Amino acid sequence: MPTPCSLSLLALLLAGGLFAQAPKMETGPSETPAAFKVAADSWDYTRRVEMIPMRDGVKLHTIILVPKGARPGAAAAPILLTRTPYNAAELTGHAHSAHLGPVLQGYDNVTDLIVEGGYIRVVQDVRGKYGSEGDYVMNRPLRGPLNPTEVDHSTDTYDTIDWLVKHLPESNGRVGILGISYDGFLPLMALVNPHPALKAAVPMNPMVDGWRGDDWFHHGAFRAQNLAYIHDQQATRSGEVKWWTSHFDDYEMFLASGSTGALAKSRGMEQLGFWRKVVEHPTYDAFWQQQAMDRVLAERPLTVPTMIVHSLYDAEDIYGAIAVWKALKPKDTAGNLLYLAMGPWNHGGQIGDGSSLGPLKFNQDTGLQFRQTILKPFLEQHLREKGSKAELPPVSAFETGTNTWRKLPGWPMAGAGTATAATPFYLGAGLKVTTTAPKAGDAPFDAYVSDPAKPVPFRARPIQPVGYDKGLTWPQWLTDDQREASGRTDVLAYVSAPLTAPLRISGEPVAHLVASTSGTDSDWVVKVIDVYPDEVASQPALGGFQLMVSADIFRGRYRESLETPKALKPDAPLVYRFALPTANHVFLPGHRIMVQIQSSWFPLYDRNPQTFVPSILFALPEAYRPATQRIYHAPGQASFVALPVVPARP
Ligand code: PG9
Repeated sequence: MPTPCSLSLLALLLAGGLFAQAPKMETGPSETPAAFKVAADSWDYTRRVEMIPMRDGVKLHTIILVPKGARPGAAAAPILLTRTPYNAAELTGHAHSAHLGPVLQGYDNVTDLIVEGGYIRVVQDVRGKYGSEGDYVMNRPLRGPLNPTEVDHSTDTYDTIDWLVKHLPESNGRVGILGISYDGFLPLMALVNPHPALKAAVPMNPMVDGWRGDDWFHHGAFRAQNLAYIHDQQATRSGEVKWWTSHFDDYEMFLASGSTGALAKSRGMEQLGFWRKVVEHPTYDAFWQQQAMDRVLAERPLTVPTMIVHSLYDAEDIYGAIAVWKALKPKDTAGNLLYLAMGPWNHGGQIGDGSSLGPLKFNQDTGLQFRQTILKPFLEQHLREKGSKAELPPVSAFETGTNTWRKLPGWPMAGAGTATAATPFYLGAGLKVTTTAPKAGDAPFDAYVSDPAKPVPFRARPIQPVGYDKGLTWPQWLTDDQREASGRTDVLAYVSAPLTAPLRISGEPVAHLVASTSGTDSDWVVKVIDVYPDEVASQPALGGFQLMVSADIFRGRYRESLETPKALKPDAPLVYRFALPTANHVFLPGHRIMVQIQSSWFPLYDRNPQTFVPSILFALPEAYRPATQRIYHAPGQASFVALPVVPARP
C-alpha cells in the first residue's frame, strides 16, 4: 500500500518532469584531448619513447633521453644504455622535471656522470616486462639447448644498439652499456657477439651463476627468501601481484610452512615457469652450467673494454663479478680491455652514498670516489670520439679495515692461481684459531647438535623480508654483529689471540672442514670474522663487534659432485672444501680472527632436513631430524680456513 510519503515523492518527481521528455543538456566532446602534446620546449632534454623492433618482430619499449646540448656533428653525444626487467618508465620518471638530473635519480643513479657528461640516456624494458612485447624468461639463456627461440639478450642488445645508432642523429655512434645485478647480467650478455658500436660495458654486481653463489643457490643451498622475488617477477608482466606474508617474522613464516616447496605451493607458484625449472633442477646440472655467464664468456673472445664492479658486502650477487673477472682476465692479453673495481658496498651501493654501511664508517664517500675517479674516466676514454686515457690500474680495490683504496696489478693477490700460497688458519682444541696444525693428544673434535626445528637465524629476529623499501635493513645484513650466533650452543666459534701486527688478506678464503654428521645430509656454514677489541674509543658501539669478512654455506650432499648428490655416511669424518667470497681486508692489531661453524642459516637458506631425500625443496616433515655434528682437529684430520694472506704493505 502506498504511504503518504511515497505519494509525495511521486508528485515531486512528476513535477520535476522525470517522466516528461528530458531537457537538452550541454554535453559536447570530451575535455581531454585524444593525445596531449607535452609542452616540453623549455626542458633541457627531449624524451622519446620508442618501440624498437627486434629481429623476430617483437618490439621493446625504450625510453630515450637526449640532452639538448647533444647535436649531430661536433656536439654529438655517446649513448649510455641500461636494459632492465625493472620498469624503464619508473627508472626514468623519478620526478616531473624540466631537468634531466632529477628525472634520472632512480635506481641506477649515475646521474652525476650522465648529466655532467652530456650522455644520451637510454633505458629499455627487456622482452616480456612492463612496456615491452614478447615473452619473459628469467635471465633468458643464450639461443641453444636452453633457449629454442631465435632471440636472446645478446641479439636484443645488438638489435637495440643497431637501431639507436641509426635513429639518433645526436649520437656519436658510440654506446656503453651499464647496469646492476639483473641489469648487470645484461651487459655480460651484450659481450656475446657484440655490436661494433658497443664501446664499453660496465656489469655491476652481475648475476652470473644462479647455483654456485648468486641469487638462487649458494653451493647447492636454496635461498628460500628469494621465493618472493620469483613470485613478483613472474606472476605478472608489470609486477602488480605481490607476495603476501602471514607472519611479521619471516623466520616463523618459513618454519611454519615446512619445506620451501610447500610454501611455494601455498602461493600458487607452480604456475610460474621459472619456479618449475628450479624444482626440476635442484643440482648443478646442464641447466645451470650452460647459462653461467662466466662459462659462457670463457668460450668467446673479449673485444669490448669492460669494467666489472664488485661489492664486498653484496647480499645478492657476491659470486658473479669475481667469477667473470677470473674467466675473462686471461683473454685480456694486451692488458687494456678488462678492469675490476671493488668497494665496501652493499648490492648496488656504489651508485649511492658510500660513506658507511651498517655500523661501518669509511671516512670518505667511496661511492662518489668510484663514480668520479674510476667509472667516469673509463666511460670518457671509451665513449668519447677522442677520449683521454683513463690511466686506471687493472684492479681498483678498497681495503676494509684500513679504509684505503689500493691500485693492484691483479686479483686475487694470494691463493689459488697466484704466486703466493694461502695460509692455513687451523681450528684447534679449546676453540682456538692458530697457525699451527693440530697435535696428537689434543682433543680431536668439537661437537654440537643441529636441530632443524630450531635453525640458526641468519640475523636477529624478527627477520625482515628481502627488499629495498624504506625501513628494511636487508641490504646491509652482511655487516650484522655475529655475537648472538657465537653464543649459541649450535654454533662453534673458534677464535685467535689478539693480533700483534696487521694481517692483510686479498682474495678468496677457502674452507677446509673435516666434519661428520649423525645424519645422512648436512649443511656447513663457515664464517670468517673480524672480532674488534673489547672497547673501541672512536666508536664505542663497535667494542667486541664481530664483523663477517667472508662467509658462505655448503650443502653436504654435493661433497663429491655438484651435479649428482649423494647421501653422507653417518658419523664418518669427511672433507668439505669450498671457496668463500672474495675479501680485501686487514685485521688490525688488537683484533682477533674468529671462525664460526653452524649447520643452518635460516630462513635465507632453506633448512637441510639432515636426512638424505631426493629433493630438499620438498622434504617431508618426518625427514627433518636433529643431528650431532663434529668438527675434527686431529693430526691427519685438520680443519682450517686457508686465508689469502699478503704482506701488510704492498
Ligand atoms: N639480485 C637480483 C636478481 C638478479 C637476477 C635474477 C634475479 C634477481 C637483482 O637485484 O636484480
